[in-house]
Amino acid sequence: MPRDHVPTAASLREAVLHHLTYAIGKDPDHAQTQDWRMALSYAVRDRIVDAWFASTRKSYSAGGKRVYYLSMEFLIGRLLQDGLVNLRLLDQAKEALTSLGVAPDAVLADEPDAALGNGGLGRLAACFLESLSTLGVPAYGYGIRYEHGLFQQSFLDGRQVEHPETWLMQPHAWEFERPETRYKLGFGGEVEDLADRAIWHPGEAVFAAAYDTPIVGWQGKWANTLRLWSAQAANPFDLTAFNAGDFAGAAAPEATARTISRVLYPDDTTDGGKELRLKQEYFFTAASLHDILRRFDSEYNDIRLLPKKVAIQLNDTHPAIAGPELVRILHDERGLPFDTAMDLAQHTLSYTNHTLLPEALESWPEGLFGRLLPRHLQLIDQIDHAHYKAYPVRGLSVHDHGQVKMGELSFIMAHRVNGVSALHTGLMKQTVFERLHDLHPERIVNQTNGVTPRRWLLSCNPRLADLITDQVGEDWVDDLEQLTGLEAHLDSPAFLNAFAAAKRANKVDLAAHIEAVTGEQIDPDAMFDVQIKRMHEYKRQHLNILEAIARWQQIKANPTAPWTPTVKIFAGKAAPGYVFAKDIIRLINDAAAVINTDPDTQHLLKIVFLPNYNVSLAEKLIPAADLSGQISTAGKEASGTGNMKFSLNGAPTIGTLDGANVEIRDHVGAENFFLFGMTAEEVMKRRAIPDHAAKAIAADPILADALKAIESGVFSPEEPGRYAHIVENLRGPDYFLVCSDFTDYWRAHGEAAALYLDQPAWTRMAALNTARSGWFSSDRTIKGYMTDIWRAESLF
Ligand code: NBG
Repeated sequence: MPRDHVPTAASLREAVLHHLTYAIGKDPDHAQTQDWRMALSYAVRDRIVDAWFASTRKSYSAGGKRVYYLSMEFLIGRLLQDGLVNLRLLDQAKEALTSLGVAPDAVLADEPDAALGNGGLGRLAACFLESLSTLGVPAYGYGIRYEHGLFQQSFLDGRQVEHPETWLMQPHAWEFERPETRYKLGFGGEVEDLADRAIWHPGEAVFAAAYDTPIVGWQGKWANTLRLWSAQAANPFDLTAFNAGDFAGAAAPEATARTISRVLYPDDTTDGGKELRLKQEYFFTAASLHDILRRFDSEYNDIRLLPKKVAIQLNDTHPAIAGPELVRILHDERGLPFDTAMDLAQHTLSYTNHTLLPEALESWPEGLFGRLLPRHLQLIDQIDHAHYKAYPVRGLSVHDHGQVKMGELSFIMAHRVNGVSALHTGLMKQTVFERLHDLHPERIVNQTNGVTPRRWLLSCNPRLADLITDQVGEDWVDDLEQLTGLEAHLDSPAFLNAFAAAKRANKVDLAAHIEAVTGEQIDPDAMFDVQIKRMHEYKRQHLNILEAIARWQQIKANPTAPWTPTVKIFAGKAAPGYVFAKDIIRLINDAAAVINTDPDTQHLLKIVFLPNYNVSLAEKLIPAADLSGQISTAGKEASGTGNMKFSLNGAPTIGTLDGANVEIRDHVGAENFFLFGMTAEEVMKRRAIPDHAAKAIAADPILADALKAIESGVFSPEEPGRYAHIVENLRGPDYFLVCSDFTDYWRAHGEAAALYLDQPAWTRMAALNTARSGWFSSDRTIKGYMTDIWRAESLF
């Protein structure tokens, strides 16, 4: 939107009142917070829709390439503040609401988080959509409209309790239902063989119904569509059963069909082979392909143009069935020769790998796969055969030893395969895809992840954003490398004081939030050491809590040493079936209960575990962090994106050489990063040494004491053996090398804490992190995909 057309608070107020009256049906005297939220959302949405239509028209008239991002997860969070910030209407909206006697912050916080994702993979997809719009690239996100997103977490006696998430039970302002856009999809059934192809006659059918959410870019210049599919029964209601008095039976077809889009699977890096999951994957992938081809057919009549006009990105292996499904449509349904169909599919598809953890590389038992997708299994055999003919090397089949391997399938069906950080891409070439990489050395490329600076700085940290704009102008918002301009101000005490003041004010806000949620009082001048992410052994929250326990013991032993007051802040959910991760949550909460009430140490150390980590909580925590905990076992975290958000917001990292930490350290400078731990290579060597954990414990009495405290029930006096299995695991096998990295973590943490006492030096380091994080914008990442993978162009 051109600046001179930006609405004023007065015109926005009119629009809000109009929607309140005619869309919500309330008068201002009786409107509740939710009504105001809906009215404001509609007022904002109107303006997004204008940009959206203009973008769609331009995409059609330009006839360029469209990008389609297929993802099981889009962790978009709240959209109202995001829309207001991108349209530059936040101040006007607040003024309008205030003039109506309504508290703006309550209205913004009333929106439920759209939690349609587990963690980094889903949040990355959301950042990418926003960057695609900011850059003016015609693009669609395709996914599933889960009725229930990621479960909500609370604690009961320190233990994680899961509750269903119900975002759609509250009014939702952002989506448009598209009843005219429905596709019928099949499962099971029979395959009829014809001479040169086959026809699939599915035995079971469901409809995929489209719901569209516009995603607006910076300054409202462009908006793309997030199209989410909801499952509907092909025959919604069994009237015969109903008339016979079988009411449950009558509703069964509808309930069974809707199950497909009912819930998000709550695992990310640990996936079980579940039938419903495979159904979800085929459901959204097939619906998206139908939709993509319908749009393509409306513009072109030569299917050979497909790779020129369409780029389909597979976000992890979840949509990997797109390969055989596209071949099936082109070959079986449209009659192209198999080789041509293969070739077109490969040139249209590309695949992003997000993890090397073996348990997360999807594979399906052939029985299950063939029962649900009989024709696709045949086509996979044909794909294997074609690949083997071209590259006669054994042991690379997709369908192998009774399994269908989605990583291999994605690799073979894509013209580009990318990793998400330099280290991860390199490891992909050496490990999971080593042999395929030998055959296709051009296929693997790297695209280091990024984050949108609109949400992750401008919107969530207005104090710092304003200070940056004062120093370098406002162009940094969509040209993040301009943050380097801050370096010129690093010798200015006024700038450093303002930087520190912004951080402190954010910490005061967070402290108030923590007190409101947990009752715990924390000192805003303490060092906030923050680790927020999914709970997983490889992310090593247990290393962090061990350090806290050791610190507590050491403070008690040496009370007069110059300790830095520290608050360790955790947040994160554990997959409901991941017992070890849940036990770590409980241990952290149990340790917090003892340590936080110890009068000898209370003023020097506190531990806080905030429940129900989600995007909105991250937006509160990241601007208030002093130190960013990125302490995974090297080689295990594919990239990380939280690490980028912290550094951008002026929190130096304490971290290992893992994922994008490596590149963050390169950019901010080794002297502005608290490095510790083994490298990925050292990890592999150390793991091979028997008793590596025992040796590490024997060499470090501080570690030994901390383990003993846990083991002897100091934090669980009512059940001293509660954590025996955790300590047993750490004494050996300790696969994630917690003990071997402890000593160096303790050292690095001590250095960070000591530097924190020198506030001017600390602030300088924090500011340097912000100044040098510009490269981690998702705008940069998307530009990389555009040139190296999609060959797509901006329409600006
Ligand atoms: C996650 C990785 C993260 C990475 C995100 C986004 C999965 C399967 N992978 O390290 O663990 O930042 O993907 O690429 O969720």
